[in-house]
Amino acid sequence: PRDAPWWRTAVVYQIYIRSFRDSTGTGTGDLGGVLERLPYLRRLGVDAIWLSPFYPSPQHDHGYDVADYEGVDPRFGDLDLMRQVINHAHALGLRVMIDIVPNHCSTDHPWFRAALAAAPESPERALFHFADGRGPDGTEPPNNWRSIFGGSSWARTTTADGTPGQYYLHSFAPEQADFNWADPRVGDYFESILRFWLDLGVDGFRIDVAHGLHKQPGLPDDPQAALDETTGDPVNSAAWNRPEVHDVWRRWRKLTDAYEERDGRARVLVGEIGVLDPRQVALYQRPDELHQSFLFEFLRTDWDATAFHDVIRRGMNAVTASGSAVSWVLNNHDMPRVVTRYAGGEPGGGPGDVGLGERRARAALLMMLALPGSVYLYQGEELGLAEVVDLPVSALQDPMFHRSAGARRGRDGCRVPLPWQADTPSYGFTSASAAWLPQPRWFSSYGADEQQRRGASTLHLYRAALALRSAVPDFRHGELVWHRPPDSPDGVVSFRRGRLLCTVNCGPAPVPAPEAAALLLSSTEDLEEGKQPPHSAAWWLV
Ligand code: TEU
Repeated sequence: PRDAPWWRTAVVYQIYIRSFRDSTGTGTGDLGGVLERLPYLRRLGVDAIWLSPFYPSPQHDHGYDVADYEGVDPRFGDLDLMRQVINHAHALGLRVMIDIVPNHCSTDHPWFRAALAAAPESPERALFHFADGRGPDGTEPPNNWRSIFGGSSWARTTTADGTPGQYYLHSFAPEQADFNWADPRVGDYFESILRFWLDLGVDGFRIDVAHGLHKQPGLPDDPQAALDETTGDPVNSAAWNRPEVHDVWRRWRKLTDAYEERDGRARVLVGEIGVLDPRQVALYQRPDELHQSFLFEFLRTDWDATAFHDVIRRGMNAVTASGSAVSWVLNNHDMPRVVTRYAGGEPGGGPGDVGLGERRARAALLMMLALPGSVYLYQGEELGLAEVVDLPVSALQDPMFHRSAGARRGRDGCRVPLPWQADTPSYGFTSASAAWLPQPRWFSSYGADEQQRRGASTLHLYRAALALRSAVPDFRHGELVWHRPPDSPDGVVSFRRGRLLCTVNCGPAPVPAPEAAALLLSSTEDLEEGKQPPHSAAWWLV
């Protein structure tokens, strides 16, 4: 429909603030850096930004451990600076989405501090999941649940006289205590937080672990205690993806709908649903619940035509049944960068051929941008950055690495501060002597300013693609029609959207270019007359 709300087809740029741009010389990125680079993002051609958590936090999980939901951590700025970011972004035509973390809070949050000081069975403790240990001396955790970052989901408290006390539940790090969503005070609290930020002018929320929040009453043992083969996360139907959580999203949707009715500005709720089956994900994405959720199955797909076909069709079938649209994503702050995933190296091991990876990632971008729905980009992908796979172990900060005793390398490699300029010590990220994570030498050829000068750079490809996507209405309104059988043996994905034709050659050999079609954009320079090279994508006007 022509009057579809902005978010249905938006391109949203994820800003991981601490690694975006440092304006104060501390070595850590901040909101001043965001404000300074809004024109860069405008020029890139995105429609909205999503800001990773900036709330006051002890930073045990880089801000996903929130101590105050209505403030700004002094290391990132203050509320006034946040207002400036929102207003300046709006003045440039960019919407602003913020991250919200309702499953858990920091153990520094006043509610948790009060709960620690209060007695078992007190109303303060009822806001979280406190329980006595099992076994003769209560030295066993209350159940067998496992934390996403490794180890038990339970941490033991110490009472005022120094003796061990009750346990509390933490699905992630021990510094992140899970709220008890069965207590109505939690829901009321989050409603007032949402109002606070909506009143400040934000256009939407990215909801952290939106399949979490509610736990099965009684917190029963997980009978299988299995890990998901793909994600490595514990699958535990008593802790995740509970039916009760849908009541939360219905309440949040009523609230954003009410704001919309009042001022006519569409708001968006996008869920981070850590469930891979798109049919499960689609249950959250309904006219009376979340507007969007990331299709993580797409992000998990390898460079393969048949696999792309399958995931695109599965995702679209699941989501369009509820009248909604898919949110495509290739990168975020939790996953190894796509350039490295497509580089053909050992999974989780060597870097592979990053040149090949970048070539494929550029092609995947054109495929993703041509699909119906919205697209989420992660900072640095417009520069073609690869995962930094060789950070020294002493530099690693992710609790996932530390809690798993090194079994999982963690997510620092996609969080390395961005290169803006080739020839300065921190590649233009900070005026401090070093960025919070070490940047690799190869960043010198990936700086945004260098790419600005190079016509064939990945930055220019992103700009050209985003400009065409907003200029050609077929990208937004055209129905997806497969142009060639999904099982075609040559490894080509090709589909039409109105007059637009997108062809992706995932195979190892050149394929004939489509006939009677004018080339709009190619992901590679080496497009010969009548041939589309391997590992490339192109947009054509038919
Ligand atoms: O992530 C939730 C989550 O489950 C992932 O971190 C998952 O473990 C990972 O993709 C590997 O499968 C969200 C945030 O995105 C993440 O940064 C936080 O650490 C986490 O919640 C806790 O708030």
